[in-house]
Parts: sequence; C-alpha cells; structure tokens
Amino acid sequence: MNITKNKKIIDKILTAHELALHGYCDFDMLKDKLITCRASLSLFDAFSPDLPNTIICVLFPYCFDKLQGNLSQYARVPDYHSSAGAVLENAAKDLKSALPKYNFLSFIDNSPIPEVLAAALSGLGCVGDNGLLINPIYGSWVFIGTIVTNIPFDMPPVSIAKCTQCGACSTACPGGCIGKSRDTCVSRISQNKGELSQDQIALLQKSGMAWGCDRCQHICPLNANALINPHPCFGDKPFNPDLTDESLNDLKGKAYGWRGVGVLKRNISFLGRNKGE
Ligand code: B12
Ligand code: SF4
Ligand code: SF4
Repeated sequence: MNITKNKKIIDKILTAHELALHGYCDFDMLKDKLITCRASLSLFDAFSPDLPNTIICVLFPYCFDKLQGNLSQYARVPDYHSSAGAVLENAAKDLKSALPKYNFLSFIDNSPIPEVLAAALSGLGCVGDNGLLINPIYGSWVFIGTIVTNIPFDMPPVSIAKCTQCGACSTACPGGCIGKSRDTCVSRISQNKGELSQDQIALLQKSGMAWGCDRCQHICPLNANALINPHPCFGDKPFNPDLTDESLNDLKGKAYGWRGVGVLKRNISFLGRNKGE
C-alpha cells in the first residue's frame, strides 16, 4: 500500500470534478459522534464487517451574491442534495475505478457524518459559534460533502479551530439560539409542518424569512471578504432572493420544495407579502 500514491490519485480525481477544496480525516475520530439517520445503514452495509478508515471532506461554495431577501442563500441554487450530490457520486465512481480494492460512499447533508466537525478535522476551516464551518477563502457559504472510504491514511493528530468568538452572531440571531437549543432557529421553524405557535410566527416575522435563515452568516466578520466563486454544478444564475406565491408554481429542483407548497405559502403569508405590504 502506498499512501502518498493513493493520495495523489484521489487529489487528481477530485480536482477533475472541480473538488479541489478537500481534506481528509480519520473515521475513528468521529465514530462516536455519528448522527442516527436513514443513511446510517448504508454506511455500515458498505464496509461490513469492518468500519471505514477515512473521511474525504469536500466543500461546495454556493454564494453568487450577497442579496438578501426572504429566501436563504443556500436555497437560491439548484437543490444541493441532487446537484452537488451527483458530483460527489461521480467522483466516488471514478475513485472506485482507479482504486478498485477500496470502497467509496458519498453523502451530503442526509448523512450520518457530522459534516461540520468532519470538515474542521479535515483542516478545511474553523467552527463558528454559529455552528457552521467557516473556510478561510469562502467563509461559511459552503456546503459540505463527504466520501467515506476504507483506504487507510496516516493522519497527524488534529485539533478543531474555533472562530474569533466575537459575539456578533449571537446578538443578531432572531431566535436567540447561538450556543443554545436550535428549537427556536428560524431555519428550523421555516421547515416545520402544520400550524406554528404564536411565538414561532413572531420569530419568522422578526427575521423576515420565508425559508431558511442567514443572519448569523451575513453578520459574521469572517464572511466579510468571502470569495464569490460558486461551484459549477450550481449553474451560472441564482434564483430570485425573494419567494412569492407565483414563484411556488415550480418547485422542481428547489431546496425549498421538499416540504411542499403549503408550508411555503404559510410562511410567505406571515410576512405579509400576499397583502401587498
Ligand atoms: C440538523 C441540521 C440542521 C438543523 C439543526 C442545526 C444544528 N446545528 O443542530 C437546522 C434545521 C436548524 C439547520 C439549519 C441550518 N443548516 Co443545517 N444541518 C443539519 C445537519 C443535517 C445535521 C447537524 C447535526 O445534527 N450535527 C450533529 C450535532 C452533534 O451537531 P452540533 O450539536 O451542532 O455540534 C456541532 C458543533 O458543536 C461542532 N462540535 C462538536 N463537538 C465539538 C467540539 C469542539 C471543541 C468544537 C470547537 C466544535 C464541536 O461540530 C458539531 C457537528 O456539526 C447537517 C448535515 C450533517 N450531516 O452534519 C446540516 C448542516 C450543518 N447545515 C447546513 C446549513 C447550510 C444550514 C443553514 C445555514 C441553512 C439556512 N441558511 O437556513 C442553517 C444554519 C443554522 C445554524 N446556525 O446552525 C450545512 C452547514 C455548512 C457549513 N458551512 O457549516 C450542513 C453541514 C449541511 C451541508 N451538507 O452542507 N441545520
Ligand atoms: S459572528 Fe463572530 S462569534 Fe459568530 S461565528 Fe462569526 S466570528 Fe464566530
Ligand atoms: S440561522 Fe438564524 S435563527 Fe438560526 S442560528 Fe443562525 S441567525 Fe439564529
């Protein structure tokens, strides 16, 4: 086994898929922190009876501009689960062809891997008080994907870097949830099904958001000079920063589509946009 040679092969294949922004971490460091989800089984099935050795972490910058409307930045690009997910799957297939002795399994978001932690351990940035991975070039405007593999690498011991802890996100957060429970996170509330409580409605109105929330990112000084250079899988034009009832006619390929039109209409109506305000 030649670790340096394998790493070179992986670097080359990832770069060919425009995934030059990647790093590696030891699966062992995260095996006690895995998130239980539907994708957990596929992780263990793929490597059974053993465990994977390495997590390859990749970043997908997604910011096109800093326009702020009622739609969160991350949802202004084609749904990353499929767009970025397809890039990851193809990269994993090419890795398997080049290194057939090993397995490669890709995940993004719907993943047992705590992705922020994995990316930080892979040297791709620091962990903000807002819970997000902040890359030195792209800021926190990045999605995190992983390719889990049984290739063994010799990884030096790493520690997790923290942000400057300036407190700006905490002051700006409409839900008051930095360092506390995420139950009042507007991003979560905007996804809730059914009726919202009066408190939840008040938080949505306070934030002005119909889907997602970016307050703790827009305010972060570490994002001030973030490079704008979105991954090509997101095309060349973002969606409008404001959701309206009309824009809900086509939910195909939208990251805000999975909850259905009812939840989106409900959120928009609380913001008063239907009444022409
Ligand atoms: C559930 C979830 C949510 C929930 C809950 C968020 C939460 N943090 O609990 C809700 C719906 C609120 C949410 C909102 C958002 N999310 Co989200 N979410 C996830 C998901 C699926 C799981 C997160 C999780 O449960 N992690 C596990 C627990 C243990 O995490 P935790 O308690 O927060 O602990 C973290 C930190 O404490 C830190 N940590 C742990 N131990 C230690 C120890 C030390 C010493 C240090 C320093 C740090 C540290 O790392 C942990 C892992 O993330 C991940 C994808 C994934 N598979 O990881 C995406 C993910 C975190 N979300 C993402 C995004 C983009 C968002 C939003 C920005 C979307 C939006 N604009 O509305 C917001 C941001 C809200 C916020 N400030 O966190 C991205 C983040 C990308 C990035 N740059 O970091 C992810 C990684 C998805 C992806 N594939 O890109 N999300
Ligand atoms: S705003 Fe300040 S405390 Fe919050 S994540 Fe950014 S640097 Fe950290
Ligand atoms: S996404 Fe919004 S509500 Fe959630 S932690 Fe960040 S600022 Fe607070």
